[in-house]
This record gives sequence, C-alpha cells and structure tokens, in this order.
Amino acid sequence: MSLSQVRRRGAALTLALALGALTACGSSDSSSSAATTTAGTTSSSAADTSASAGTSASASDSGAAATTAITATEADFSIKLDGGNDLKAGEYTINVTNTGNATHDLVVEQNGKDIAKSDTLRPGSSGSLSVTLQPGSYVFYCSIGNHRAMGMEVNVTVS
Ligand SMILES: [Cu+2]
Repeated sequence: MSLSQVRRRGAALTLALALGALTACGSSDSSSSAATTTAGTTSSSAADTSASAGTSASASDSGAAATTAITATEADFSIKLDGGNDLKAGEYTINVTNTGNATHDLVVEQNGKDIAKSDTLRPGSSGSLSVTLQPGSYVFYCSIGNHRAMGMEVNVTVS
C-alpha cells in the first residue's frame, strides 16, 4: 500500500462522518415541532364537547306543559276515576260529578297533606279542581262528615 492511498481513505472517512452528523441534527428538529402542534389541537376540541353537552340537557327540561283532564265520579259512598288510579306526572284538571244523594267534595292528599280541593258539591252537581301531580303516592278523598271512612277514598300512584 502506497502513502497516497492511505491519505485518500482517511479523507473519505472524515467526509462521511460530517454528513452523518448534519442529517441526524436536521431530522430531530422537524419531529419535535410536529408533536407540539398536535397536543394543542386535541385539548381545544375536548372543551368544545363538554360545552355542547350542557346545552342539550337544559333543552329537554322545558318540554311538557299540557294539562290532562280526568273525571272523578262520586256516589254514596264511593269515588271512581275514569282513567284508573295510575297517572303520569303532570298538570291535571279533575272534573268531579256527584251522582249521590248526599253532599260530597274531592280533596287531593299527598303525604298526609291536602294540596287541592273542589267546592262542596250538592247532589247532582259538579265542579272541578286543578292540581300538579309529581311522582309519588296520593289519596283522593271526600272530606265531608265521615265519608272517607265509609269508603270515599282512592289511592292514586303517580309515576
Ligand atoms: Cu262525601
């Protein structure tokens, strides 16, 4: 091996090392800036999702406001509801008809407390009362004399 051949090899090796160092440095710069951009985009879209979920929950609250009419027929001594004793929660107008020979009325009781009451109804007359029923247990009864004890009460379940 001559002296000039050894020198040429040495120069080629030095050039290869220098190129390798330049290439490695350039590629690491571009990958780190891409990661920063992605993280910023992800956090802002998560905030948008939670804001729209709150809006849809409040919209469903203001839906139902229709009043339902039901009929209570009173006799000596009973009360009958035309649609049965299971009701859906909501606003009600209760039309009360007294078909008996005694005077009657209709009271709506929830947890031992009267929440609505009709006028006192003479035999053959009718009246009405309005009441908002929440889910729970109720008693519709006649508050005249001892009529409730004589059978003028019905248990009503609201769901
Ligand atoms: Cu009565």
